[in-house]
Amino acid sequence: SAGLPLQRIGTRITCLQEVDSTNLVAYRLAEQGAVEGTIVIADHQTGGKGRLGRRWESPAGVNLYCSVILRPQILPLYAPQLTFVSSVAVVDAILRTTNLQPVIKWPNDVLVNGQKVAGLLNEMSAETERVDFLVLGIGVNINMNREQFPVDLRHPATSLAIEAGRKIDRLQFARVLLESLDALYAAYLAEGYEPLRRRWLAHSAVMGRTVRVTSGENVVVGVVEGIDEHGGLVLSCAGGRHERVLAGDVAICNE
Ligand code: BT5
Repeated sequence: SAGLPLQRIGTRITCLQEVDSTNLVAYRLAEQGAVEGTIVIADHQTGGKGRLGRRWESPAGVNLYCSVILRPQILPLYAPQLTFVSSVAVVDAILRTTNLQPVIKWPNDVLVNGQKVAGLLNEMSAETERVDFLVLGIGVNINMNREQFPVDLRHPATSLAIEAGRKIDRLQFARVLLESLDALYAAYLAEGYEPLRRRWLAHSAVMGRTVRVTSGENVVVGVVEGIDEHGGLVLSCAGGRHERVLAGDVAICNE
């Protein structure tokens, strides 16, 4: 357990040199009965996954790629709440290891100076009434340099090292992240969603801003009022109408 006083998350850690995707490995382990809190960490991913079949650039030796297995006893429709455990934990870890100011862009991006440093990918196995397990995938660009980013990125991206102007200790970052994940998940189990939602809102890049949310052909523009109990973004739209979006890509509009 890396000598950490962890309650759940990180009590079992599988470290691998090279994988297709830590999410795929963790999903397979979970199907075989791996306990809650099991973590898969890899130095290199050959098939790192983003959302909607996109690719997550995962060069060797520089970044953090990990996946956490959770088995919360909640209804599947509340599972998106757990995305906020990982985004708040990543923000926490960046605040504790650098003097950078990270913010969260709904649903799953962590930005520093307006550029993406981390992406999160949750996957779930569930029946109608019950979550069997969740896999929280976390990718953080730690020491990646400019030349290692693909040229055709959807959004500007960066790494902690580029922004901080110094090399970051990957192991130290991983330890701090596990501590934050463990503490936030314990608080979620004990106190529920509300404290987590408040912390997410405190770090949100979109709260009170005008945004454009695109999902497929569907586009919604409005001012962000918060997030609901299903992880959805609540918007106030033209004419005072309220809308809720459960998935999509957010662009912050210039005001
Ligand atoms: C995400 O998707 O942001 C989720 C990324 C999750 C990655 C972790 S790593 C550990 C675990 N195992 C996995 O296989 N996945 C998870 P999305 O919002 O769809 O963003 C993907 C888009 O971000 C791509 O289409 C690129 O444009 C861009 N991108 C790719 N690699 C990037 C990187 N390293 N840093 C910043 N942007 C990147």
